[in-house]
This record gives sequence, structure tokens and C-alpha cells, in this order.
Amino acid sequence: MKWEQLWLNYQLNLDYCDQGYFNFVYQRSQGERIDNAVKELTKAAKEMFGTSLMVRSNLQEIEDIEDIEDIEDIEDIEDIENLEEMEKIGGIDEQGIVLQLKEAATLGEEGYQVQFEGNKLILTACEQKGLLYGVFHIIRQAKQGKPLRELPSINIPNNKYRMLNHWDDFEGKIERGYSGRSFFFNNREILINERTLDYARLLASMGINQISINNVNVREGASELITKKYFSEVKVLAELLEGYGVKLFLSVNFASPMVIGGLDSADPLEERVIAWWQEKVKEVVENVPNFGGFLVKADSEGWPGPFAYHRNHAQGANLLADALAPYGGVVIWRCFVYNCQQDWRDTTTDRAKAAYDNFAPLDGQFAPNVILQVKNGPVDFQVREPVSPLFGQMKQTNQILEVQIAQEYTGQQVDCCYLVPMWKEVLDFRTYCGEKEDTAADTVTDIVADTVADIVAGRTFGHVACGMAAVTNTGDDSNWTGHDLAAANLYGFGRLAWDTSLSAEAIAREWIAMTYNLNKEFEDTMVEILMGSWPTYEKYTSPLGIGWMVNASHHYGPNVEAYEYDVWGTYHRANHRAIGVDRTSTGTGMTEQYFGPNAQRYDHIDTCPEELLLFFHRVDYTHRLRRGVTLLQHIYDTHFEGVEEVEEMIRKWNTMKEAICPVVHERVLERFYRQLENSKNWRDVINTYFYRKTLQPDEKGRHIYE
Ligand code: GCW
Repeated sequence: MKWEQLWLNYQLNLDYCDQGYFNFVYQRSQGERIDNAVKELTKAAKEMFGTSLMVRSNLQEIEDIEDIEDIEDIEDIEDIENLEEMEKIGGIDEQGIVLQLKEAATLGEEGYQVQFEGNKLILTACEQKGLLYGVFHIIRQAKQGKPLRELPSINIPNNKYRMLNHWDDFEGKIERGYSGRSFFFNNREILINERTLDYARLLASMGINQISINNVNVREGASELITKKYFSEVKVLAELLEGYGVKLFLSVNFASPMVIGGLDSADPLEERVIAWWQEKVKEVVENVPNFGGFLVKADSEGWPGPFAYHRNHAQGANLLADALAPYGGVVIWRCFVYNCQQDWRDTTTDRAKAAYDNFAPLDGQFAPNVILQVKNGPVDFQVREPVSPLFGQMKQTNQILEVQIAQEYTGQQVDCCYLVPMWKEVLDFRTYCGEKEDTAADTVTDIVADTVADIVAGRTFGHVACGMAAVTNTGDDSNWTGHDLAAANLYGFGRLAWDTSLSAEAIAREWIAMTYNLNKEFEDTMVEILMGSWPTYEKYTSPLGIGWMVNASHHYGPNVEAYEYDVWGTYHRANHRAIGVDRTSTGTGMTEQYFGPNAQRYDHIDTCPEELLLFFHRVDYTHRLRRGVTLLQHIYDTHFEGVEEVEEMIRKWNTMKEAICPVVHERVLERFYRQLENSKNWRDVINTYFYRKTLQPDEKGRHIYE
């Protein structure tokens, strides 16, 4: 099957002002990742400017130099540091890009520096990875038609971990995958081919540096990925990825000692279990030297964990962390732990409190190579949730923010929903974690860097192992993401994880410029479509933070009571008078999990942000919102508007017919029509539901089915 190149689809652009730089590369340092960077430059030069990039490397120069007359000027021809000198002596001073490794403490492991000297752009990094990222940045700049002199002189990623989690099953299906099958697995075999290489290039180009390749629900024999049956393939894959600066992680079953080890226990405190993991990790690392570590879903939705042995999650995570520590590996431990066997009649248990309750008390008990991975919201990737109250609580524990690029609850890559604005809100959220409690006498008392972005970047508590992870939306569809516009979410996540200060709109513009060749007017139209899409989706689905109301199990389309009497702890408790769960200090007390200012804001109906009203409060339909309408009328209004906005998106998309390649235009249009049907279905089901509950008609007299 053929696949597309997404934003690495280099199109001819002979008008570009700085194409001269793509004539020569002076490769002053050697290494596999630098070679890959040079390959990318070569490809880009050829496809964008029709030029054959000339590569001058130290080693080649040593051969070429034989022909140069004043060769005696060079003292030590074997000295491979000499390319710079040779360039001068040999007169090879063409315009070009210099790639060099140099010690520079400020650049860290992944940063790079851009300088101009004469007609050369000098790209410097401490490590090969930095040069790879720098080269992709140069290409990105060129693809957008921007002068290279506008590149920032120094660029260092905000987050150390910028990770994608694949929920790919071993047989080849993808859990919550909406763009075909896995390109990593088929029938319990690992796939490694040209597409894998292109994927590695895509990852590096957006700055992703870690991936876990198998589902956190480790099923279909995937536990065996850490056995000798698969080591040789895992090794090849890890090496391929490593060439693009990406570390490979595997999701493991906490009960592996039982599932693949023949033990009858997985108790984290039992000696033989400890010994089994130590032996296992040693075996993995010996066979897969580049191995990153484990991702673990434990005591979650039926998967085994330490609770079975009356141990806590620190004991569970440390078991694996201790085994990995000698090799520099880490355990990424998910905090998605809650009671999924709840009785809907029980109004005291609140699923939204679970992550905090299970993990906050354990702060300080985790090994330094454990990173807790926390979903952005306290429940589960809904279209609107508050930020998880766990952020900021764990001062001594590394944390990764987990978001979902796969649109499980946000349209499943049928509906257009650009999620970067949502992630921005999460990152920019002030936790106020610095304003509480005493700090040690010799530390700064006022921690001002208290946003989620600060916390996961390590700025707040000085953590060194932290960052952002996302459940990816990729599959083997020719366009990788099912909906062409969903690639903006993939790209956007990578770019945001690198630089959390980028705006959602800037990222959208960049992705558009990288992917399509549009004039300003069409670019604006596409930006409008993307930027409006999350608010639109929110309007026609479940209202004001209540969440769910989706069909059970597959989670697409409306079904108001599908989860209402079920075990999953996701209830809206609507009756004829009111809707919502009271999570205030007089209700389940969830608001108290936040730091002062947020706790107060959420606790009172008058100060609670309205988009989260039904998340935190139980509210009468007659309650007046700030804009003067009743809650019921707001629900009606937004649901009518949502459909109108989808119609408007389609109208806009149709104006772009000449600007977008026909195959892509048609593909997207087909999705938009499905989205329109979906939005109408949501509108009618939701409006009818509330009409039947209240028997109050729409004030504007629009049609609501009885
Ligand atoms: O929301 C749920 C999804 C599951 C997923 C789980 C998780 C991988 O419906 O499919 O399982 O989240 O995040 O572990």
C-alpha cells in the first residue's frame, strides 16, 4: 500500500529566497543521526529546489584534499576536526549549511544553535539529535517560504519527554484507532519496512523523542514482546528509531511474572518477583541496547496491579523502576486508576476524585526513574473537563501530562476537531501549587511558575524526567490519520510538546503551510475551520462539561443514558428538574482537591467557569447563565448552533475546492457530510431528551422532536 508524506511532502518552490543554502552541506561531525539529517536535506533540496545537494564531510575532504596544491599548509591531514580549515584552503566556500557538534552547556542534549558566517549557516549542537532537529527546522522554515535568517538563534525543547503512545494491538487492530490498522503489528508479527522509516522521519520532524509501540492493554500475547521470541525485531526497530532520536518503549503487563514467567504471583514485595523483573530487564537490555523502558497501566479497567497484593502504586512502580535503574531506563506509570465496578446508586463514590486519591498521598515514595503519566482531565478525554487536580500536588514525583490525539470522544477522526486549543488551555492552567504550604527555609517561597506547562517541563519543582505524552491517531490509512485535517492534531502535539508557548493558531498556520500550498486567503479559511472546530463539536455534543452521553463501548454518537446505570462511574443524574453531579465541598468534595483559588472558584456556582458548570454542580434547568438565558435554553441554543456551524464549515471547505488537491478535498468533504449527520443526530437526541424531561419548548420555536 502506498502512503502519503503529510508535512514532509516537499513541493517544488523555485521562488524560495534562500534555496542557495541547499547547494552544499559541510558535515563537520559524523554519526548516524547526522547522516539521516543530511539525507533529509538532500531529499528536501531535490524535491523543493531541484538541486543535488553536495555533501562535504571531513572524511571526503581528506580524499579530495590530495588534489590541492598547498597541501603542506595542513598540518595533520588525518585530523578530522579540520574541515573548517580545509574549506578555506580548498576554496570550497560555497553557500551552504554547516553541521557541527560542539560542547555548549546551554544547548543541552537536544537543543541547537543557528549562526551565520559569510555565506554559511552554521548549525551547532552538543549531540547529534540537536543537529537532526535543527535540520528539520531549517527545512520547515524553507517549506514555509521564510528566510533562514529569521530562525531563532537558539532552540531548546521545553519538555524532556515528548512521547506518543500507540494503542496498537498485537494482531494489528488499534484500540480507539480511526485510521486503519497498525503499521507496527500484524498477526503478532512486528512490521519493519519503508513506512516505518517514514514514520521515524515524521516523528523527528515534529520533535517526538519517545514512543511506546503497543497498547497499554497488553493483550493478544503482546506480553511476549519482552521475550526472546521478539528481541531481534524489537532491536531492529529500536535502532531504526534511534537513528531519528526516538527511544522505544514497550507497554508491559504488571502480571508478566505470571503471564510469561511461570510464577504464581506478581506481588511487588516478593523476592522471587523482584528477581524475575531484574533478570527480565537485564535480558531485554542486553538484547535491545537502546531500550527506553516500560509504560504501565495497572489496576485499571480490569488490568492487574499492586492492589491485588494490598500494595500501593509506589510499591508497584518501584519494582519495575529498580530493575530498570542500572540501565538508565524509566517506568512511565499511568494514573488512570479508578473503580470501574461502581454502583450507580452509590452517590458518594466519585470517579473524578480517583487519580488524586490514589496517587497524591504517595508523593515522595516513588523512585527517581518513575514518571507518573496523568490524563489531562480527572475523568477521561471528554470534550470538556477541568484539569486533573493531581497536577501540582506531587512535588517530589516526576509527571507527564497525557492527552489523546486519537479523537475517541471528540469525533473519532470523522468529525473535524482541532485539539491544540484544548491542550493549550490545559498547559496554561494555573494550579496555584506554589501558593500553599511552607517551603524549606532556603528555597524560594513564592513559586510563580505554577501552570501545568511549568510543572511538566520541570520548571516548578525542578524535576528532570517529565514532559508530555499523547495517544496517537495514526494508522495504516494512506493519509495516516483517517481525516486529513486530523494530521494537524498529530503535528500540533509534537510542536506543542517541543514549545509550549506556541499558540494554537500559529501551529495551525504552520501545519497548513507545511502540508498544503495555499494563498493567504485560503490559509485563513482553513485556520477558521480548524480553530472553530473544537467549540463547534462541544456545542452539539454533551453540554457544559457533563461529558459522556455517548454510545456505550464504541463511544461515537449520542446516547444520553448509555452509561447512566452502568458500572463506569460516569453519571449525569438528570431528572425533570436538574442535571449534574455536585462535586463541591458540600457534595463529593472534589473541588477541594484543587489549590485554594481554584477550589474556591469551582466551589461556587457564581464563580465556576460556565463551560464546566455541569461538571462541578448540580443545576436546575431554570438556572440563568451569565448571558441571561436558562440552562435549558442554553442547551437548545448550542445544539442548534452546533449544526449550523458544521454547515458553515462545509460551505467554507467548498470554497477551497480549487486550492486543495481533488482527492484530498473529496476525502475531507465526505467526512464533513458524516459530521453533519452526526451533529444533527446529537442535536435532536439531546434536545428531545431535555424537552421530554422538562416539557419546556424552545423559546425561539425551533423544531424539537417529541
Ligand atoms: O477511555 C478509555 C478507553 C480505553 C483505554 C482507556 C485507557 C486503552 O475507552 O479504550 O484503554 O481509556 O486510557 O487506558
